[in-house]
Amino acid sequence: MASAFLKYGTILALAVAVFYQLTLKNLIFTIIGVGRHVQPISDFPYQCRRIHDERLQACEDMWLSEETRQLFLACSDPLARQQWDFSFSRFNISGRSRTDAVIALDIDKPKGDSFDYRVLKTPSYKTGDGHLYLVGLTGRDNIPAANDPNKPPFSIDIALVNGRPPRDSQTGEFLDASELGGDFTIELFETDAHATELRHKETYHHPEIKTPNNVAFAPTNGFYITNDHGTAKAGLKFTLAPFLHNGDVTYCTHTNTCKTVSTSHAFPNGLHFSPRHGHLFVPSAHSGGITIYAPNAHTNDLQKISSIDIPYPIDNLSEDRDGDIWVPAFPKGLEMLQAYADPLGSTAATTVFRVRKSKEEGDGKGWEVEKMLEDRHGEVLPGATSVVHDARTGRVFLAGVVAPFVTVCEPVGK
Ligand SMILES: *[C@@H]1O[C@H](CO)[C@@H](O)[C@H](O)[C@H]1NC(C)=O
Ligand SMILES: CC(=O)N[C@H]1CO[C@H](CO)[C@@H](O)[C@@H]1O
Repeated sequence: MASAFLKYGTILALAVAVFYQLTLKNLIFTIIGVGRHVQPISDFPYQCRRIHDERLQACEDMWLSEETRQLFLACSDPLARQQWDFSFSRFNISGRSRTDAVIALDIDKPKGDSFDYRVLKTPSYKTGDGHLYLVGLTGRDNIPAANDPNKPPFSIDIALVNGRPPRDSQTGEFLDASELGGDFTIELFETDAHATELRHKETYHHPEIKTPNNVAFAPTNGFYITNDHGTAKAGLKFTLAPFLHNGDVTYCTHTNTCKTVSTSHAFPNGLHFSPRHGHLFVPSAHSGGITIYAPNAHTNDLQKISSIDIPYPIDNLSEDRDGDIWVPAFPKGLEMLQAYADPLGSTAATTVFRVRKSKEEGDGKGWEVEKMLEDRHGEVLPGATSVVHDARTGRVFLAGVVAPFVTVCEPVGK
């Protein structure tokens, strides 16, 4: 009896220890943030304000065109996000937003508390049911080379992750998304210095575009995406994917062939390719931290070169003009679930880190991580899923996937 107890007791203790190491520890300290000291917004040298505007709501992602001083935002409707959001297994098709739009905000043209902006039309986008279902967004300023004899005009590329409801290809009728998950595409658009519309260039639809979270232009003609749940589009496998590290990074060429280039990611999120650093940065919303890869110029495969240890669930990354990476994180992960349940009444705490290349090289040591903003009580920041720093003015823009506002923080006393 005693020896059986000892035997099974040992196995049980071992199983608990392994479970703790692999899953519970991460859940308790990284995601839930037990014991974490979260500071109030008043500790930081910024004056922040919320912009309440019907069109600037539930903006999941942003990208700043440094060249034209336009901030592009992928906005939606916070109450509709609650009904229809693949990453949170919300599949109420009749509650989905039909007003998702990309907004171009002129950050050098203040207007009252806010800024001048345009809701971009997409007249040439005709695929699916004609609506966009915005998830992630990125952009690229195409500056013609001075010595280019063809003198192509300046343009801006915008790439979007589009989470369409699945439909029967014959009848066009909606199918059960809770079983099939989203019918995802990457949409490529073009626009210009004073954007009023997005001209549709390409729809990318491919079996390897499975559960895309975000998109980053590659140094070649193609792009990288994170499949945050890997191949699992719905059901139990979907729910367990972050724990099983089933996410991946996938590369697609501009001619629509795709291949998975990195596996075993725990909820990889808003990735970012930096032409300046030559690196692809992949954050994790589950295990925390950022992994840095060097893309191979010919094969587009990824070679891991380093990682940055930030034990917080991390969201969509952006880079400013000076090459600093701005990182939104959730110090109290469960509050984000609360914010999803009640987007108009509840705001999750937010932390913003800046990751800066330091002089000394080496694994993990080559980057300095500094906390720039934190809002313990959700006083002014949204539960931020995206942060953009305008290095010219020092302003920080923050948007959240379910937040019914956008926040602008002005630096003070510098
Ligand atoms: C689905 O969304 C519709 C429209 O917003 C709403 O009336 C309905 O109550 C929702 N259904 C569920 C099950 O939440
Ligand atoms: C653009 C982008 O990466 N959006 C992601 C930001 O983070 C949220 C929350 O984790 C994801 O759901 C989005 O897909």
